[in-house]
Amino acid sequence: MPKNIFVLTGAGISAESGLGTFRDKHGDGIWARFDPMRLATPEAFAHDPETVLAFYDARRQNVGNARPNAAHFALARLERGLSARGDALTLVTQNIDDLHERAGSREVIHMHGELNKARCQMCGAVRRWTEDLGLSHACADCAFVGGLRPHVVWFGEMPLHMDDIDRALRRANLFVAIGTSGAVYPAAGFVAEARALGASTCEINLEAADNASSFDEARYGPASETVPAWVEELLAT
Ligand code: BV8
Repeated sequence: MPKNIFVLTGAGISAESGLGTFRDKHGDGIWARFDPMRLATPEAFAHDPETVLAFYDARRQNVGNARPNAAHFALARLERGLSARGDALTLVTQNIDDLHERAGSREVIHMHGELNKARCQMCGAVRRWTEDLGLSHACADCAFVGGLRPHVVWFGEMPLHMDDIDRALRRANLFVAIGTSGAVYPAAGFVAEARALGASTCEINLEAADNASSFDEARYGPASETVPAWVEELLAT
């Protein structure tokens, strides 16, 4: 039977590339320093767009300065290795950085959007955007000024590509979550869905996630070590 592997990544896979995670058990992380309700909701953007745009401008710059690490490269190797032998990988990331793509992954589903894209709130057009985003910018498609926002999914908004994700979860015989705390839904619920549909489940993380009890297997350690080791093992079987 062909292997259909579903990998869900979170902020932990990019931690060793210098991008901060959001929450950890030691009270550190982006959401310990900044209030997500003031920065990552549609209401926050409506109330204070300058502050929200400045927060995402700073993160866009950080991502531009970051480089993929060994874990991102290993997943790109996994995609190529599985495809060469007729197996399949679905790589879904909650991350809004582009480090998977820069490591060579070809098919990446960004369920929480992408920092290097802007969306027009008037016409819905999505365009690549790598500069700071301001209220004086005009949409290249409908020319409306001041309607561009980061193409990211804020709290209370529907994540992207949910139909594709649902289809991939139904086909998966192995579900692996890498570097995610299991705190944000619906992503945190994927493991339970995959397991109920018969997939084996594995957590690869620095420490146990909130939903750790839903996994059959756990491998703890820094992603730059655990992910390449797991990929080598898998491609050797
Ligand atoms: C929705 C994009 C309706 C922008 C983000 C009460 C109960 C249940 C749910 C809810 C509730 N109240 C509200 C909700 C819904 C809400 C939610 O889940 N809230 C939580 C906080 C309670 N969810 C939503 O609003 C979502 N939308 O529900 O729509 C719906 C949907 C489907 C079907 C029907 C209805 C939208 C959520 C999206 C929010 N946007 N990001 C931005 O980035 O600014 S969320 C934010 O958390 C992050 O951006 C990231 O994408 C996401 C997940 O975080 P993680 O990736 O897991 O990162 P975290 O820091 O938490 O963990 C890091 C992990 O890495 C740790 O485990 C750590 O140990 C590990 N690690 C660290 N270093 C390393 C490492 N691992 C390995 N190696 C290392 N070196």
